[in-house]
Amino acid sequence: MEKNWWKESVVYQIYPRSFKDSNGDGIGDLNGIISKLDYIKSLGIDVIWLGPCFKSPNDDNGYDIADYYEIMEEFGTMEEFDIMLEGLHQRGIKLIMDLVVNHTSDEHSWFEESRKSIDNPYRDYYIWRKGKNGNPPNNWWSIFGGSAWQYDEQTNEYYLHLFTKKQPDLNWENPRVREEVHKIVRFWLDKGVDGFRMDVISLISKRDGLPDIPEGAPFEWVLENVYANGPRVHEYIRDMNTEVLQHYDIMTVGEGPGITPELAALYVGENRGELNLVFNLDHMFIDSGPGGKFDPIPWSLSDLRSIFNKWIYGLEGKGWTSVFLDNHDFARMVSRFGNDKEYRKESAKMLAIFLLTMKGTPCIYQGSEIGMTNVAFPSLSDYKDVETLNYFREKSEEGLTEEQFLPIVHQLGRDNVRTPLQWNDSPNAGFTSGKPWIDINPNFTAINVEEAEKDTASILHFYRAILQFRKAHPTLVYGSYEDLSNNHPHVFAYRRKGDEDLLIALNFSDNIQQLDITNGIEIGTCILTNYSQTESQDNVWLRPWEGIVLTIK
Ligand code: TEU
Ligand code: CA
Repeated sequence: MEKNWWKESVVYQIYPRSFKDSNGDGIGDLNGIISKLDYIKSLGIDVIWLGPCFKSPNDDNGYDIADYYEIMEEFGTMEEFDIMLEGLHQRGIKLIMDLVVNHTSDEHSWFEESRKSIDNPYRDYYIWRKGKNGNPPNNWWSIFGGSAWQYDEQTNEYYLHLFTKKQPDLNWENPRVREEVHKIVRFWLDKGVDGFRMDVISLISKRDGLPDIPEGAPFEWVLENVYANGPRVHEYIRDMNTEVLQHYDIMTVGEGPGITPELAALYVGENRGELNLVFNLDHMFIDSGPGGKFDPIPWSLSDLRSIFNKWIYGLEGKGWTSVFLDNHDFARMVSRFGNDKEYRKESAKMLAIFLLTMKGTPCIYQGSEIGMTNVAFPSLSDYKDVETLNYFREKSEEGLTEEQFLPIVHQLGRDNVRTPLQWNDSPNAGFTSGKPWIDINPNFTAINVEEAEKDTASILHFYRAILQFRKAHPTLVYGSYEDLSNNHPHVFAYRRKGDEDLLIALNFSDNIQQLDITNGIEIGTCILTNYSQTESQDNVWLRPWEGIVLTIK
């Protein structure tokens, strides 16, 4: 496979609203990011993925854009954006932005025009249909609850919104819409940004005739077969590539539900001329039951392993993927995949080993580097996320009570990862001098950056060390992958083979586990562990949540 900088890079995701507030209004902003550039540099990451920072009424925290050429007022100005970009580049860090073009805000001027009249020149920028006997045009539901159609009195028609009703879907069938998107992409690339994370790019092409969802079809099936991967999606992406993307040295990451490894090969195949890599979301829905993410079912290590195997083997030699264990949409990785109580430090470090030794471009979400955890606010009124609140509004009509729903939100709600970054133990965790837009996780007095800087055994120092380690072992980037776990219920073990031959073994449990490697493999020395090196090192036994990297003889 070809060598590329975006394969060798490690990405750090900034959720601007919750990173650092500079002016005391309780909302993170660009000046806040600028004030922390040296901290960001000190981590040893290569690329920042910045969440949407464009003008927005914030129905979905910036994923509802009202103007693609303006910075969100709360976040700052275009001048500050330029200073931030320059500050990153001076430090050798690249910046990729969120491109949210499946939908806009209903407060975008295109939509304001579009809804005015049936013959408005912007009418076809969106997807309008007549109702059927007083009902919506079809039975599609919104991913954030309720019908995917909103009736608009002005013209007596409905518009499609796969997310909230303040996020109308753009009509990509319209060549003018595609040109507008190319223009936006070109504008930011000409400014010097280094690429895009493309929000729900799998959804941009809608199926001809917008057919009804078959009755009883499961959630995941609908995503894959009705909403995502529409007939022209690859044509649209390829066009964007030939028109704009290919003229720049950039990184493009496709995000979106309903992409299987087989389909991913079409989005990122090395000769397809589309995208560089995709985010595989399957493990983020590992515990989703028949009713979706808020209907959780238990998961096991073997489920997690099969998802990774399916993706890595499935894309082998065909295309590239990324590795992440959380982002702004899913629970904190140490709370979800580790033990955020008695083994918080051990398990957070073990998961860091996982992130940075698996095959694919790693993406670290802000706060993971200090082992931030989920939060358990006492009341639903403490929550801000539209997904959580809409779900409850809908389901409470069917009898769901707050008492029943809160534990699920504590486990899986998106606000778990959206509480502000904990900088120190002063009031509001050093995030703001005002009132934060969402409460701080009360554990900030113990878990914060300042504390982690002082403690040489902290998760933060471990991240820095393992980022260096990854740079020193290119086999972790380009080497082949082989699962050697032998179906162990608690140990994930795999081989990365390139110039070097390495074995990574990760204990996903509170107990000591025995390594059970066959395949005639002879283990050499241990070159990395998340436990203190000074303790007696036995390569056959793994301590609780221990992760090790061994050489193979
Ligand atoms: O998320 C896409 C997506 O698949 C989500 O709907 C996901 O299923 C959900 O967040 C799980 O809880 C992207 C963005 O990452 C998300 O923040 C936006 O809300 C969404 O698109 C709409 O733009
Ligand atoms: Ca602010």
